[in-house]
Amino acid sequence: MAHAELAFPEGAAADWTVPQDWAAYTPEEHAMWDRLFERQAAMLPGRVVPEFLEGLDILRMTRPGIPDFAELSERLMKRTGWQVVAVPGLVPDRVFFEHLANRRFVAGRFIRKPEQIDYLQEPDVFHDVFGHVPLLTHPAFADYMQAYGEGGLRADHMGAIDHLARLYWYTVEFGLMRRDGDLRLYGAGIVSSFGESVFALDDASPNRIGFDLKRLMRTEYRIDDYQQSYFVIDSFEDLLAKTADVDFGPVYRELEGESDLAPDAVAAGDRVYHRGTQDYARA
Ligand code: HBI
Ligand code: FE
Repeated sequence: MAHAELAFPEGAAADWTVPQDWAAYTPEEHAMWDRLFERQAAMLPGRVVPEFLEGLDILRMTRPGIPDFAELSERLMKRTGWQVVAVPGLVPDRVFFEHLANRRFVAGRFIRKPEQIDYLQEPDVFHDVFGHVPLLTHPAFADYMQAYGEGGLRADHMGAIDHLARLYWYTVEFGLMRRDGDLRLYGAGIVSSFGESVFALDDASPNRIGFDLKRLMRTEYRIDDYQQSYFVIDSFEDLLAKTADVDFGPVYRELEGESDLAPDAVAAGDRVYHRGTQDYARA
């Protein structure tokens, strides 16, 4: 999703990173992290893929307080070569892709205020670090995230960022996985949200569609509400195999101009939750 011209942040480096300045966090900010962490840690076991919980342990994220990115990066680097760098907020697409292509995950350093506990527009440190970082310990997912960054740099040259951003949205942010005949959460946007961690698995309303690259890339999304559709993968290895060595050029050309919601699904929802909301904006 192309961002309106973002203003270059005061004091940031050329790659938009800033020091995390972990010592500057207040006790209230650490307490906000603990409040969010405890709520999710209590409800995710049995809902989230086990690799997510393993990632929390590997990175010792179960310790109280906002994690120190330098410590996370040290452990992560040993596992999959990734590191976590701090940014003040959203960064331009190209900058974002460049970091991912070099195994650097950009994480907001700010944390939400109590009144924003259930929703905020920009990714804060809880969304980025609790939501995204644990799965970077998983080799196939770590490879997928780097491949996404490399794909983003190519898509940028083809003017196809919007189509590729849907792939990120419906996997990295809002993906579900089949596991032992059941569904499990893995998308960061879901696992960092109490409400959507319930809705995405338990509510009858949303579509749950087996992963299909073209159908996924046709399906638009909204950033301000629970998803109308979730896409379901079989494994991170399978997701990687279906995307890493694919030349998306022909796919982008085929989809050009199309903007069909293609909501028919493996398990179509009754859409009760979304009844009355305006339909997805047409591209
Ligand atoms: N910047 N900090 C930050 N975090 C994101 O998740 C992010 C971003 N810029 C662009 C972006 N995501 C998406 O538009 C890309 O997937 C295209
Ligand atoms: Fe995110």
